[in-house]
Amino acid sequence: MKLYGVPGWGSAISEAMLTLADIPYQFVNVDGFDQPGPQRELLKKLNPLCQVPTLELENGQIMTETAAIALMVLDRCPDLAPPVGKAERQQFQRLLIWFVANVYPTFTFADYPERWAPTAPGELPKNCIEYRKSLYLWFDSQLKAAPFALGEQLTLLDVYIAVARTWGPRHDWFAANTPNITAIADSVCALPELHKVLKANEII
Ligand SMILES: N[C@@H](CCC(=O)N[C@@H](CS)C(=O)NCC(=O)O)C(=O)O
Repeated sequence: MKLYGVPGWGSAISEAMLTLADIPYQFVNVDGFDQPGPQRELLKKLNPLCQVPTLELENGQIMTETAAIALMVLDRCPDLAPPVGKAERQQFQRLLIWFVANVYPTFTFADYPERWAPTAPGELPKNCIEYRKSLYLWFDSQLKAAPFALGEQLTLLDVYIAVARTWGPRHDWFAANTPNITAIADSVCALPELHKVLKANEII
């Protein structure tokens, strides 16, 4: 399969998931896709939202959305989520979707304010980042950090935490305000099986 992405961006989440599941993929770097140009034209043909990650499966089918990619990975590697019947599984499902439904859109709006507020883009990033901080405080309260988000088992939710810790409001804010996110991200960053992919994405 081919994963279209940019080192350090959302594609890093899917890269780490595929790596944990031992699913081989080819990385296609589309750096610059968020500006007009050939990378954007290429990505737009595959994903009308023109976002990364965009994944082209072995059969040519396109998968987008990190949460959908996570569910596909779990079909192939169920051990990366708590087992059916355990209470942790519902928390996994809730937090996975909660993160992409609530936290991820704050980047969509804050990173490209001129799209959404063309006449007054100034306030949007600041307000989105403050809102994102409030989301992270609640998210942190839901996590166990022992040593992973749901306890002893490493799950695909942990991957989001390790990658997102490198994004705004950035490392120092997380260290000062969200001890569980920080501890979980540290645990993920120490996993030898993720060393290469996290390094390539400048997460470690
Ligand atoms: N809901 C999507 C969000 C993906 C996303 O927002 N990716 C960012 C990069 S981290 C992006 O491509 N932004 C460019 C844009 O929205 O135009 C997911 O979970 O995969």
